[in-house]
Amino acid sequence: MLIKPPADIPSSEITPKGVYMRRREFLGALVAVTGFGDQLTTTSKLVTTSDALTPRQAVTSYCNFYEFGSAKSDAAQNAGAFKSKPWSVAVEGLCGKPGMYTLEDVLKPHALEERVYRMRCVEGWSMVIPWDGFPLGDLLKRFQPSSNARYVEFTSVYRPQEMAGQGRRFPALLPWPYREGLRIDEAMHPLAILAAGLYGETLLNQNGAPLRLVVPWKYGFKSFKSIVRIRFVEKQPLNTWQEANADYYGFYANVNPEAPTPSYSQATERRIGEFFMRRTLMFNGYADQVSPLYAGMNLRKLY
Ligand SMILES: Nc1nc2c(c(=O)[nH]1)N[C@H]1C(S)=C(S)[C@@H](COP(=O)(O)O)O[C@H]1N2
Ligand SMILES: [Mo]
Repeated sequence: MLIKPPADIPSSEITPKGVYMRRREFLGALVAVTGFGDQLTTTSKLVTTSDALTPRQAVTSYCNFYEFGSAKSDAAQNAGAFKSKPWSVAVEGLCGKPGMYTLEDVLKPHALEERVYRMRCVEGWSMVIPWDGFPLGDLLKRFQPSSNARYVEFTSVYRPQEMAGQGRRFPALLPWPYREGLRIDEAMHPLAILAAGLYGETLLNQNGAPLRLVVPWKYGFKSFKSIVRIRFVEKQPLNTWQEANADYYGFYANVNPEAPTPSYSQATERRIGEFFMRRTLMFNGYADQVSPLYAGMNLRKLY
């Protein structure tokens, strides 16, 4: 199936390589982020690819969210019982302003931006998704990280009563709760966002309601869903997938077509909705923006 780029993105906004930013006029007050399918208002738009958007239907039905089960359709099917409000996020560790923050506290000062990003799963498929979110670094700075906070650890929700995949035992699907981490300079990079919506509506449960990370230059598993805790730490934290299978998953997990993983070359990918395979791009196409973060590091070893 061939999908045309949407007509509402003028070609002036599409730059295949660089990043093109256009500030729109402020469109009106932010709609409170309080429920399913609420319309969101974004104040700016960043389109980082000329590739066609993946249809909303695919983005919201073909999901990886092991808390609800390991099949792609499990999250959309089983996520109905999950309550994403009220919600709060605990902020801990090496920072000046630890505490419990309600979702409203977290979101209030940030204008939402639309970010059209490629997303590449380590399983060899990819999508192009229009997220609604704001830079992660803008939030982290509010908590005043200490100078020895070299990493940030993130934790996803643990609610086996509401999440069928977490109830599965002997063996457990994953060591819960799902944890991820970034080096502090990665977390502060302007491309790393927290998304509260996609396609202009609040996130559905299966996509990580009410708030999830999106780091577009890394494999999809780094973009953890349904955040409940942020912790500033000195040492590199252990992320869940690395804990589950260290031969396959690393901490950095930067998209790298030249670094094969045990069961897949990673040189190509299948864009959901397309027939032919595409070549995978270094850092998922964001090398111009993010490669300085990894100067001097052996990238082949860091998947
Ligand atoms: N909490 C949590 N976050 C998660 C996952 C998960 O199982 N649990 N799966 C990851 C993987 S492997 C991918 S590819 C992306 C998929 O995001 P999407 O389903 O919204 O497209 O979410 C990531 N975030
Ligand atoms: Mo993934």
